[in-house]
Amino acid sequence: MNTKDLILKKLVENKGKFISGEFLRQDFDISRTAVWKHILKLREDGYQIEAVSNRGYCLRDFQDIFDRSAIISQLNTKLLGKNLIFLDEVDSTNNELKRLAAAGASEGTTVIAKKQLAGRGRRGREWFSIDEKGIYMSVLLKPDIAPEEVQAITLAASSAVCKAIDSYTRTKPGIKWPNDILLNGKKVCGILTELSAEPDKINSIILGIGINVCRKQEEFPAEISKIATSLSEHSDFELSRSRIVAKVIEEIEDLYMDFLEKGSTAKFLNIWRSFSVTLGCDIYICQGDKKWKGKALDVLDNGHLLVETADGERQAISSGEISIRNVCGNITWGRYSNGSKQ
Ligand code: BTX
Repeated sequence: MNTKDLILKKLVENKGKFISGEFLRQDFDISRTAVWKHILKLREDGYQIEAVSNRGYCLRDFQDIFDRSAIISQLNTKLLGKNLIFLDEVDSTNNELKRLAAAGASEGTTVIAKKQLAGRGRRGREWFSIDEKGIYMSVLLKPDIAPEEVQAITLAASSAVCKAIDSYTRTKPGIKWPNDILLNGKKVCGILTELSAEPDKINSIILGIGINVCRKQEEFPAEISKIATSLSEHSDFELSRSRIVAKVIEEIEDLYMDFLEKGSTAKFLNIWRSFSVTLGCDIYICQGDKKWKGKALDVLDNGHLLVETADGERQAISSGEISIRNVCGNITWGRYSNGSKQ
């Protein structure tokens, strides 16, 4: 973090309070003039910082400033996001991170863009991300695990995102297996996991996360306006993309580190179960041209979905092979009958 980012971090931590120039000068071991120059630079970046003689500097109102400094100043992690690349636009943050990984980027490298020109979903589908009303980010992980365990990592990501956005919405988010995050049955976030692997070893995983933050319903393209939603439609807060990004990265790190330390998926699978809107439901599983009905029973340690078929047989379903449609054609709410928080 450079000095400007550190000063911003102090101002954010003390939002609404004055911090004296002398305090900042001593804390960062720089001159008063240098403090003032950093404050001017932050103002140029769009931050409204009040300066009052004998009192110091104060960051007052809510400001959704979405840039690298704003994210870094709010980020408390040890690994993820330490190398953070922030772009005004990119084809796809997953593509960019793939390029960086090929050039040797370290674990935890994170790419964030204000908009994507070619945002991708799974299996060649498109992810609408051409405007600046969402979060588009990718995180590079390099766990020492076998390729078949990767599905569990993607569930860690959806659990972490759900935990993060749950603190900003009045509606409890739900996860549709494996990774769709829904608010009142509409998709607010999608996760695209891509990996580079050898037969028995993973080289790297890219977790690509797209969250609709403040797009109004009528601003979605017609073909998805009925199935998509934004956090702002379900929130009483003024939403800061920088704050949400920082929180998402922190939550992913927490679950990922726990997984690496204990070698257990228990913590995040329990979180995943608590947000699941799939478990306990009758579902259709579509595999190629085949479509069959089953009941979603549980999620297994490796992240696969345990399904009971109509004739009572139990099968573990892995992602990538299937998509799930609720039997009724819409989402059944398990614990949450109307999607509101209980
Ligand atoms: P998915 O294949 O599950 O979802 C794609 C489908 O979701 C589309 O076919 C469409 O029906 C619907 N859809 C498209 N855009 C949106 C949207 N903005 N909101 C809600 N529904 C939508 C999900 O794939 C994985 C998406 C990952 C996106 C991130 S963004 C950062 C990273 N970079 C990148 O290119 N992709 C990932």
